[in-house]
This record gives sequence, structure tokens and C-alpha cells, in this order.
Amino acid sequence: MDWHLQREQRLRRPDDPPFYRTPRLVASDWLNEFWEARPEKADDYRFVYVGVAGTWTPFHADVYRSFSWSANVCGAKRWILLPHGEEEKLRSLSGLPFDVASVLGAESADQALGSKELRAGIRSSDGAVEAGEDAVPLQPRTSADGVRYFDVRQEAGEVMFVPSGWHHQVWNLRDTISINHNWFNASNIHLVCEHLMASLADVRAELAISQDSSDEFLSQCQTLLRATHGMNLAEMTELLCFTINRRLAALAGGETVMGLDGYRYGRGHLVYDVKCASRELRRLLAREEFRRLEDLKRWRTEAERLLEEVEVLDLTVDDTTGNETT
Ligand SMILES: O=C(O)CCC(=O)C(=O)O
Ligand SMILES: [Fe+2]
Repeated sequence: MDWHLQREQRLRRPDDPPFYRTPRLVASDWLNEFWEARPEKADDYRFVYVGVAGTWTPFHADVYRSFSWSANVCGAKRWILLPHGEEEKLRSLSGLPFDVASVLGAESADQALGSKELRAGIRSSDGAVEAGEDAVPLQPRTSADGVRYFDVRQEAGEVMFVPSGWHHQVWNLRDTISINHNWFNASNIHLVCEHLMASLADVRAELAISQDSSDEFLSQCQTLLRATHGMNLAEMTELLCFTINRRLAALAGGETVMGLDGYRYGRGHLVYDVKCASRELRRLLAREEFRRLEDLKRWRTEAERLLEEVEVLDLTVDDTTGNETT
């Protein structure tokens, strides 16, 4: 079960400090920034998981193909992770396996590498982690069928990062409590939008019993996309417009605190966000749904106005204008 502890605390005891602050390196988060600014919808992608030893989460990729990080408060987990695309080698007519360990021949948790082994050859000086000369890059294992995967053990106090679109399966090796946080930003928004389009193509293929291409059909696909994928074209457009709007306001000097948990983004960061969000927005607007569906026309007008504003903006960045996130 997804326990939205951060959101519950914010709604019930808004004056208390949040029970965790997002680490700075993963603070650029368009997804939760969007939801936190809409308290009436009260959603977020910040969870706490409590699992007793022996329980597990089946093989999956995360919602929207977002990134995720996961910190163990106590206990230990085993993760099997497949680089993006490797899961296709496992696809059959019935889809992807529920339990990937038996398919890979990796039933035993004993082969999972802990952080000590993973850090072998990596040196730390002045707090900065560097690869030493003897560092061996972490190599994936390969199953008998040629599927590449990582098998790692996460102890208490350690954080896992799951890249966008990587399928994974997770076991609680001991009674475990973890904080799990899904997000996306300028670095993976292209994968998130690509996945949204692939999900829409699936919905259209499922519904296309006849050669229907009426507005009514397109509109039903949007309703179904919302129900199955969690977001449709209107919501993604709204999120991108929201992201661009806030950054334009900040660049114009109207607003400074932009991000999650009070982080401030530097100018370089804001400019990069605007460029990447605009690129995806332009791609979305080229779709026929924006010309044909009444619900989307409103978003098209708003998006076109923003893109015009971006067009005339000076988006150059020099090194003296504070690119740091603080
Ligand atoms: O900890 C778990 O059981 C699941 C975690 C997970 O799938 C994730 O963080 O993406
Ligand atoms: Fe996951």
C-alpha cells in the first residue's frame, strides 16, 4: 500500500516541519511541485513503505516512467534492476513476468552485492566520491538467456536510485521501513512524454474495434488514458505550462523560492527547465487531439501563448548568475 505520509502530515499538521527534506541532488522535481501547488487535488508521489521480512514487490517499472529514490530507515532490501529496454527480452504473449528472479535464475538473495562491494575501488577525499585508478565500473550480470541485470542489497541508511524506465523487483530481507519518492524533471521529461504517447497508442489500439476516428472516439481515449495511465494529454499540458509559467515568473524576478521543500533554483537551472519543457510542449501540441478536442483547445491557447513568450526571451546563461540549487 502507498502511504502518503508527507501529504497527510501537511494536511493535518501544516505548521509542523516535514518529517524529511528531499536531498538537494534530487530536489529538481516537476511532478511533486505541480501536485503540491494544487492542494485541492491533494496528491503526491512521496511514500512510506512498511514491509515485513519475506514480502516483495513484483517486477514493474515506475509510474509515468519517473525516476525514483528509496531510503531505508531500518531493515534491508534486495533489488533486481534491468537497464531500460532489457525487459523486452522477457516479454511473452502474456506480457512481462510477475516474478523475475526465477526467470533470470537468480532465486538466491546471496548473490546480491552490498554497498561495500559496489564501492570497491572508489575513493573518497574531502567528502567527494571519486573513482580510483583501480576502480572497476559496476558490471551487470547476464542470465543464461542473455538478459543483463543488477542484483544489489540495500541496508538501513542507504539510498537506491532507480533510473527512468528501469524495471525492477524488490524484496524485504528484514522487517523494513523506507521512504520512496518518484519524480521527473528536465532530464527525463522526454522519456515520460514518450511513455505517455505509447500508453495512448495502446489505448487507441485496444479501443479500435472499428475504424472509428471521430472526435467522440478521441475523447474516450483521453478518459481511458487518465484511468489507466494516471494522466492524459490535458494534464501533461497543464503540468508543462505550470512548470514554464513558474520559471518565467522567477526569471522575470517576481518569485524566488521555486522548488520542493524550499529549494531555490539558480538561473541556469530555470533556463534549462524552460527549454526542455517547451520542447516537449511543442511536440504535444502537434498532435491532432489539440485541433479536434474542445477540452484541449483551451490548453492549446495557453500553451501557444507561453511558447511565444519563451521564443522572445533571452535564454542565455553566463557563469556569474548563480546556477546552484540551494
Ligand atoms: O520497496 C518496495 O517494495 C518497492 C520499491 C519500488 O518499487 C520503488 O521505489 O520504485
Ligand atoms: Fe518501483
